[in-house]
Amino acid sequence: MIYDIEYETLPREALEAIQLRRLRATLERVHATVPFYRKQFAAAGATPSDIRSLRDLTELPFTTKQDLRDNYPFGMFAAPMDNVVRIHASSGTTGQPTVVGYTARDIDTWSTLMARSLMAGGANRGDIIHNAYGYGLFTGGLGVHYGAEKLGASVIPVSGGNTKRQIVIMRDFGPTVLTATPSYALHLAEAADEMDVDIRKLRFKFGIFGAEPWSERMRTEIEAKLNITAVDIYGLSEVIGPGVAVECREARRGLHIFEDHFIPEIIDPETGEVLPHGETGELVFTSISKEAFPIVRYRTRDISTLHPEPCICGRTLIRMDKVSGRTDDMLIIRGVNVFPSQIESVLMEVEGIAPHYQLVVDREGNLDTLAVMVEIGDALFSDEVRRLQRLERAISRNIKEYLGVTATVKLVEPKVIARSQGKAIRVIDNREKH
Ligand code: DLL
Repeated sequence: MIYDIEYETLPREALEAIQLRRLRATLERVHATVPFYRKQFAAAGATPSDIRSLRDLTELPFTTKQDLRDNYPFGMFAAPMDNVVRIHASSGTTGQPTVVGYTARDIDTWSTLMARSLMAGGANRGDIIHNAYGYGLFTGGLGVHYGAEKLGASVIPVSGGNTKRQIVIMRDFGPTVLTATPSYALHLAEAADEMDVDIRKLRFKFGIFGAEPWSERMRTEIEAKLNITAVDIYGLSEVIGPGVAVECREARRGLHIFEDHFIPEIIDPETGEVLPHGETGELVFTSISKEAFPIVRYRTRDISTLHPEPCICGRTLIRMDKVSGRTDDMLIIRGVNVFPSQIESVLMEVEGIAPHYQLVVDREGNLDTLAVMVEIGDALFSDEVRRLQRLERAISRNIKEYLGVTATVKLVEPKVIARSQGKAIRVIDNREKH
């Protein structure tokens, strides 16, 4: 099922005509209203009228998270405050949060994109959506909420946390779609189990998960534990929130980017050079329909690949690979580049291991150390110590073999690693403390 059948299945030529028209209007708008962009364009020797084709976009400079911080809180807004009806902010685990705003029309656009996303993931009018993304400054909760209402589904605005109550609600209200971070979805499954509620037998059919990287193995795990089809949704506050791209339930191979609203590029994160389709690099987005917070060539730090091949679902929108990591959560351990998601993939190969893990990076003398704490499932828990030690060594060997980095692996009891109600905290880096 396709929500916006016309826009999601446009022939390339028609889509590009819309993109160019919207891009030019966006550039005019930011040039006229945002001093930052006026300066950026002037420094690059470009004016909006120089951009005559989609290719010309590459002549404009990138926008970075630092630029948003420098203009904290409202300096990048391209609409007067009188017209801004909503403000969100990204969590800002490092430094200042970035603040974004929406006009009434932006909220309508976003709701439509979320309605498209939910439908792509299998939801429709008549479904009951258990929305466990956090409500608040984070875009997940309200983004899904407005999309669900637009779609005509019933939404339970349960937000994150209060996990036991969530299980009771699931059991009693019979929701058919779960929206949450993938790590919280697994936590919910675990909590249900503890309360003797068989979550597999509830009415859930689909789950639409995102806001953090998750591997194919984690998808398999979620699908088995909840007895649902799990679909990936991607987005970021700076671009709009959730609803930038989503997998279709038909293929579940790559996420369709809503290109009538966002122009994607893949660049080499070192040189900034635009890479051809099929090559892996950093995702860059330009929003082309937003009023309050348009963004030009935003460097997401997310790593992915673009695939223009047609899809069985009928959408003509380009697909991006599941985000495999970020250029900036990349850990460099004794000179070796490591993404937490790569370690996750190694862990998920091991029978009896739970998908809850944490990486602790530290420094001993001048040398980096990596400890991988990972929970064992109940089945292994009762095993003898010697067997567990053997398993720790085997996992450590696999990490060395696949990633070239030495790690101490520590198996811990079930439920020792702190659960998050939003994005899981996968890395604790103590190196700066020294
Ligand atoms: O996480 C928006 C969102 C909410 C997306 C709910 C999906 C579902 P931010 O808090 O601004 O916005 O964080 C954006 O999260 O740059 C990625 O690094 C990461 N991220 C988001 N979705 C995915 C995903 C929301 N499906 C940052 N896979 C992005 C991997 C994701 N990473």
